[in-house]
Amino acid sequence: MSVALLMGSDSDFPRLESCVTTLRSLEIPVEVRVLSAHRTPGPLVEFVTSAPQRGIRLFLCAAGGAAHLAGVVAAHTSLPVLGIPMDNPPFDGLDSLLSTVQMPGGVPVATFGAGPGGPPNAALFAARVLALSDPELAERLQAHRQAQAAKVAAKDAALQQKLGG
Ligand code: RP5
Repeated sequence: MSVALLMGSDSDFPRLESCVTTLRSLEIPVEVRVLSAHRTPGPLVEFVTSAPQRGIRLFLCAAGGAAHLAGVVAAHTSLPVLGIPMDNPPFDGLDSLLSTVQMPGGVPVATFGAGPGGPPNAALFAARVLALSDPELAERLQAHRQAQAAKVAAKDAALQQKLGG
């Protein structure tokens, strides 16, 4: 079982490294591709329609501006599609957020935040979906949550020490 992370441009990638890191930390195989709904519509559709036979179970789609990537992917697959709006200028992601979230009824895209939390949260959501049928992944996810909680506890302890508590 694997997932695909698609982005409309390589200029999106720096903001998606946290998504790739999160998927890899959970040992989820991921195909990462630059494929554009507008600039490479043919190769995009070819990738999406051939993906299930390669074991891909879910698409994460990141795009900025007139962000149609997730919607076009959702139009060509019955697999879950997770949209990640990119926070490009001049509208800082409000444009891509609305483009991604405002899908017509009948063609769902689960849309994540336009800021830095969006890419890792999309990865974690993908992991939760796959974990429904993968008990070992469910255990890794649980360990990830525990590690996250331990980091917060350590930061709190450091703050208390700094404040002289
Ligand atoms: C979108 O256009 C891409 O996802 C990217 O966020 C934006 C700008 O692309 P470039 O002009 O940087 O290639 O399709």
